[in-house]
Amino acid sequence: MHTPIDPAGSASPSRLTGRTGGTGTDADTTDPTTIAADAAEALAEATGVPRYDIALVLGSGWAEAADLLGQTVATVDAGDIPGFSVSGVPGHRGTLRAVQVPTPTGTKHALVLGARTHYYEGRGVRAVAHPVRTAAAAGAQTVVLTNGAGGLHREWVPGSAVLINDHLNLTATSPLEGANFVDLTDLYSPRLRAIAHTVDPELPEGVYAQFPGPHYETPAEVQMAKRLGADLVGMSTALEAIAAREAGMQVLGISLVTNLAAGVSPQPLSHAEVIAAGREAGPRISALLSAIVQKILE
Ligand code: 8IG
Repeated sequence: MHTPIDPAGSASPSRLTGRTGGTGTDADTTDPTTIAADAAEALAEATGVPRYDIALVLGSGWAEAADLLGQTVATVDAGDIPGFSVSGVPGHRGTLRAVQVPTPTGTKHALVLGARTHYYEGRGVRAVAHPVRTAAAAGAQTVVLTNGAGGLHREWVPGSAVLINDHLNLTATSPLEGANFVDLTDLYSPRLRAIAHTVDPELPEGVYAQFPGPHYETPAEVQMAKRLGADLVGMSTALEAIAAREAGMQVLGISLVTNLAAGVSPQPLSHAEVIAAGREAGPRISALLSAIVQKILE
């Protein structure tokens, strides 16, 4: 049986606010970590891998990165694991993969999550945090969060990879519930960023602003984000990073700039161009990500 996550109807408060709590459903009374533990158990059974060393969430443009990491030993449909849903977003695949990564200290296991739930899908913050919580429950102490993003600097041409060094959560919500005062200083691990820089010393860093989406920003909103300190704009990652930190994981975040943010270039944005930029950058960023993961696992 699949445990429903935030299955609230359209008229419920949670549907309107994105928060879960108070709707009187099973999902409200079942602790999210319990649902994640169920998912991790199902995942171990479905993949034959009892524990994972690292997890990767692959966003727009990053889908093929898993192939370079090592040998895929199992692929599971997201719909077969409790709490996951099949994404309806083109460019996001709905699978979970177990990948064997050879390292000098032996074979390690990476969990590749190609099944992110975006906040804009309206399934609530629990659903957004669920893949990361499942990875933590499956043993992963490190998570690599990747995404496609709009860049605020002209020199970051489409196809540029940028390390996330901090975020602005502009969603007006949190994946955490209750009096849970999690410290987010150094959320994006300086140690992991240093490792990434050993692979590519030129990798730029920037602050990622998560907007709720699904619409892209107006040029005025992009200027607002810039004045607030953002270098990248997107629709994911920040909420997941917070959930990962709560779960005690080390977080590495990497954006692929697939477009200049609205108004930064005179051209309007299109999802087709985002996909095309991702495809073009695919082999290069796959090699980058794979090398970084190898070093983390060494
Ligand atoms: I790919 O320009 C991608 N995702 N919010 N803005 C936001 N999300 C994005 C963008 C962008 N490009």
